[in-house]
Amino acid sequence: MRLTNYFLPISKEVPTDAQIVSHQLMLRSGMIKQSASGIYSWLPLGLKVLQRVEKVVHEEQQKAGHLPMLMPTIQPAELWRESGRYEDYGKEMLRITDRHEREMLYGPTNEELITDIFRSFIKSYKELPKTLYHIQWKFRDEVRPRFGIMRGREFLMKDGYSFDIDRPMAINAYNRHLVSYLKTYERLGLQAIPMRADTGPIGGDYSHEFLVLAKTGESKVFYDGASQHIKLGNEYVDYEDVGGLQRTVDRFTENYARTEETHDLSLFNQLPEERQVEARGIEVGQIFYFGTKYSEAMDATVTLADGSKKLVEMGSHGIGVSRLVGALIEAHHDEDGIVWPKAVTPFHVAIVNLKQGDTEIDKVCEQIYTGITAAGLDPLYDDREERAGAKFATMDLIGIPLRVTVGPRGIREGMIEVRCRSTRTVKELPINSVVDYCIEEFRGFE
Ligand code: 5CA
Repeated sequence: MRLTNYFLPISKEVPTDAQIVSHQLMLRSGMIKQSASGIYSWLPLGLKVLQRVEKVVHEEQQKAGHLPMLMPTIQPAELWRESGRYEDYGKEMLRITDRHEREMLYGPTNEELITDIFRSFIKSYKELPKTLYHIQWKFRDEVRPRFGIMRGREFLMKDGYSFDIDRPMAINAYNRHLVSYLKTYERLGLQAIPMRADTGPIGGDYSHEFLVLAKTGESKVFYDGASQHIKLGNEYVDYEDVGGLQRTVDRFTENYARTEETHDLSLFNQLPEERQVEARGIEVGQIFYFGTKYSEAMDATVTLADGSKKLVEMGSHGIGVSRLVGALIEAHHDEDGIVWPKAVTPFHVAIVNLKQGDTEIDKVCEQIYTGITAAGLDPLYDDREERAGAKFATMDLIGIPLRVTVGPRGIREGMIEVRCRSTRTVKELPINSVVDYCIEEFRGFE
């Protein structure tokens, strides 16, 4: 992309209404624009990051054997009356009446809709297990939308629903989600700790939230300091190995780690004092096992081999996809702006032309631009007639991992400066090795 063709409404001013750094940087870098309280447009740069997050989420879900689909945002009220949640959900639910006076709602979650799909098509135990998921916009009329897209009213969620024949199988589905979520967060460049959590309006008695530690996080958390060092790394996950998966889950959940709602002070105090950590975190996902709560209310059964009917065991599993973009910025920024992890960066390489219009310099920039594009990477070429300082500040603000600077001195000496955004280290490379260097830096992160 050439910057002169792009839409990047950046701003130097720190917005006064934005309290946390991710919200400030998203506004300043032209990623989002508020359209109403808690409702945002995703401008081209923001959308690119959102889509990269979505891609990682999709890939990790499908590795775990979960099936993508798409349900609508608008749902009929009658399904929610069947489950008994229509009244319970209260003012957080946006209720709509269509021209035929039919009651509808903008979905805050999808347990009812998916249970209806399940009962319409799945009749036999032989068709189980099944996990279906989608990435779709949700609406919750939050009392206090704040921190930009972190606590929005309209937000993008990955929500998955598992259907199993019995409790052990449903726990296995829960475990698949727990581990695939850990993989997802790690791939994105985040560490999220699973913590025992309250189930709220979704229901059930078994749930974990995933928290990214951050001073600005809305959730108060209490955990054993040992939890912070557990990682999957490059460990291969075999999702069909039920026992292996359980062992991985145990490793990640055996230490004390709870949110405020489920905190147990006497248990916490049993930890050695130096391991008792109280902190704040951003909730980037939550998984629930709730058994037959919805299948019972909505009569979702399967026929067993002996002809009898059994209520299906269910769980639901959510990732805050749009919130993750904010969490990523909270975890990866410095005083100059965002520092994108390679897995989610909107562009891979920033190309800065220090003397736009100079035949030789323009030619080298074009050459690098074409080479990087041909390798399947996404460069952002600052081809504006602007001061060097302004060009550098823009690229630092929007956080592109590598910056290639082409100017008169470099051209004279046949060397090009390549700077790493996160470490701020600079390398001088011969012109014809710049493209290969960039490709190598992004191997595995395309
Ligand atoms: N049906 C279940 C799981 S599919 C569910 O709705 N779970 S949830 O309520 O915990 O939401 C899942 C995730 O969505 C949360 O962990 C959080 O990361 C994100 N989320 C929830 N509310 C908001 C909000 N107002 N703004 C942005 N993200 C949100």
